[in-house]
Amino acid sequence: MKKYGYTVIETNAKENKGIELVQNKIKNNINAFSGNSGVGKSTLINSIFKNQLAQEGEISQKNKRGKNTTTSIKLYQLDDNTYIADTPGFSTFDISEIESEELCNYFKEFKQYIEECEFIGCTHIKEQNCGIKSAVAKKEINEERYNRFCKIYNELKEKEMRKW
Ligand SMILES: Nc1nc2c(ncn2[C@@H]2O[C@H](COP(=O)(O)OP(=O)(O)OP(=O)(O)O)[C@@H](O)[C@H]2O)c(=O)[nH]1
Ligand SMILES: [Mg+2]
Ligand SMILES: [Zn+2]
Repeated sequence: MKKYGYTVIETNAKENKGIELVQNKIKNNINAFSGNSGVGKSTLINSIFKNQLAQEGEISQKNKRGKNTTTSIKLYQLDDNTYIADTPGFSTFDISEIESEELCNYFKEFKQYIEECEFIGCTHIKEQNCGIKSAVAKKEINEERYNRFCKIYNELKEKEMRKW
């Protein structure tokens, strides 16, 4: 993820690793922790506050997922200007708000290649002379990232078709 321009901080709340880096990053902001249920948002908040403020849940043995322990958004104040919102985790990553045509804009590293697509409104799925597909072929775009793009695109498209 780093090479796509995202800041990545590795943390381990149980071993107090990376906590200070997170603290520096969130300072003087109103921050929200979001992510799948069970990834450890509430636990991370507790370790930042060095206090058991937020309820921590378990991971289901059956499906290895969280149990939606946090059920409402709660705002915690760290200092005068720093707040953290704990939010309920999602069970699946729901992106149905995004339109299929817009999806490519959410893959940061695709951007520079879109100009090379022959067709305006290229879906980057089946078209010939697609800048993104040739970047994948040249290994300039990670193939797995592209495959995930196709998978999500098809899911969104299917959902859109059902609406009609
Ligand atoms: N080993 C280890 N376990 C962790 C860590 N962070 C969280 N856990 C465990 O993961 C489980 C879920 O943690 P939570 O903090 O409740 O997860 P959450 O993201 O707030 O989950 P929801 O509130 O359901 O969205 C708990 O059993 C935690 O003890 C960590 O850094 N290391
Ligand atoms: Mg939680
Ligand atoms: Zn294209």
